[in-house]
Formats: sequence, structure tokens, C-alpha cells
Amino acid sequence: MLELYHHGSSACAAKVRFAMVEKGLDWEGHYVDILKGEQFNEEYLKLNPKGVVPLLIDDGLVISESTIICEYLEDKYPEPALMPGNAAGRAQVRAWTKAVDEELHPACSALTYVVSHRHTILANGAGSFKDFVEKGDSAGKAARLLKWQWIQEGINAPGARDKIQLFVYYLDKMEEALGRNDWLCGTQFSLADVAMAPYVNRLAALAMEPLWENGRLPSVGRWFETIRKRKTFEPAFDQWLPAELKKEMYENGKRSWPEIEEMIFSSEGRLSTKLFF
Ligand SMILES: N[C@@H](CCC(=O)N[C@@H](CS)C(=O)NCC(=O)O)C(=O)O
Repeated sequence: MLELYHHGSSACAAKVRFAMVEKGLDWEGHYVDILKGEQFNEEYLKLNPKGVVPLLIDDGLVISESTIICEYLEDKYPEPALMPGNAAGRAQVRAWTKAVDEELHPACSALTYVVSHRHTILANGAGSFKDFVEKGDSAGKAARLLKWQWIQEGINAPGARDKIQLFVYYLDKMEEALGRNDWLCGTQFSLADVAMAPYVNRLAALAMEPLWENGRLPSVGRWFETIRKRKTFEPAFDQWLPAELKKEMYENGKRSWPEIEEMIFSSEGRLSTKLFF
């Protein structure tokens, strides 16, 4: 039995749910409320010393890191295929999924925390400095310190603005790819689409659709509408975001939009949208 430790607003957990639902897999969920600090429980830290979701357990095998989990599922359950059948196609998919892990996910965390989650976490009184920064393994300490700064200082935290710019740069890159093909890596829906969908969905959840609406990024808009209409969207995404949190994120996002919009569109020197290869 596949067991997934996850949370409703976690983009990387949504990625794994999306892959599992697309593959028609049965799975059991364990909800870890990361906005109430449940990721710092001793029991959970034994499973994942980084104190983050998602985490998959498959018959005793414990796997963390959403991209590794998705590739594991692809290897173990190859149908329907979410990886292209040729080496070049697979390299292209991995260029997207690596970029998500290294750049887009940290950028998304910055945006989500400074715009919304910080308000929820501060209101919940969830997690002290000791919880966020000192608990968990030393490898993840720098990332946890950053998160702590986003919670305390919001958009003025060191580097937060650059990370938000980086998020928008990835939308431009998607527009370039989706102007050429229906899906990010050609004509086949793949793990690249699975990996990117939660991040565009996050922008929608934060009321930031104007980033691609009104003719700004039409191919991204078309792609996201197609994803939203898939029958897997509800069970992978919507079903897991509690109504109260959904409302909170949308309202917080709407309130922050003028500042975010001003910051994004007044900036000079946009990054290059050149595709990976
Ligand atoms: N690289 C990891 C990132 C995991 C991650 O950052 N998870 C977030 C939710 S998307 C989390 O659990 N945050 C809780 C916290 O940092 O306290 C993956 O892809 O699985």
C-alpha cells in the first residue's frame, strides 16, 4: 500500500498526488498540518529529518523528495507513461523537474510565505525559532532560516523580492515552451506538466491570475485551463485544500497583489526565457 504524508497547500505534495491520481493508484494519506507545526513532531522527524512533506512509504520503503517519488512511481507503475520513450525527451522533462526543485520551489515558498502563510503561522503561534531553525537536520538549516525570515519580515526579508521575480521568469519560460506545443515537453503530457501544474495553481490560489490573463501569457492560460479540466485535478488538488485556508490564501493574495504587481512589472531587465535546450 502506498502511504503519502502530505498537506493541502504543499505544492510538492500536490505534485505527487497528481502523479498518483494520473496513474490511477490507490493510496492512503496522512495529513501533516505544516501550518500548525506538525512536521516538527518527533515521530515525523524520525521519518523525514528535514521536517517537510511529501514523504512516501511503500511497503516499508521510505522515500522523500517529490521529484524522486514521482520518478519512483513512474518506474514502478509505467502505465500510463508520464515520461517520454526517448532519451532526449526524458532529458527535457528532467530539465524542468530539476529547475522546479532548485529554483521554482524555493521561489514559490518565498511568495506563499510572505503573501499568506506567515499570517496563518503567526496566528496559529505554530513553531518557534527553535522549531523552525534548530530542529531537523543540519543540511536543511539554511532553508529553514530563510523561511523563518519570511515569516517574521514578509516581503522585506532578504532575497524575497528576487525569488518572486524568479517565479515570474518561469512563467515566461513556460509561455515559450507552450507556444510551440500543447505540453511542456512536446505532444505528450509528462512529469514536466505534473511538476509545473502545482506552481501555476498556487498563483491562482493566491488570486494572481492577472500574471497570465488579459493576453499577458496566453499559452500558459490555455495550458492551465486544460489541466484544470482534467478529471484528475479535483482529486489531486482541490479536494485537499481546506475551505478556510483556501479563502485565507485568496484574500491574502488579493491584498498583496498591488505590491507584487508593481514590483514585477516595474522591474527592469527581465531574465532570459531561453529554454533549457
Ligand atoms: N525538495 C522538497 C521540498 C519539500 C518542501 O519544502 N515541503 C514543504 C511544503 S511544499 C514543507 O513541508 N514545508 C514545511 C516547513 O518548511 O516547515 C520536495 O520536493 O519534496
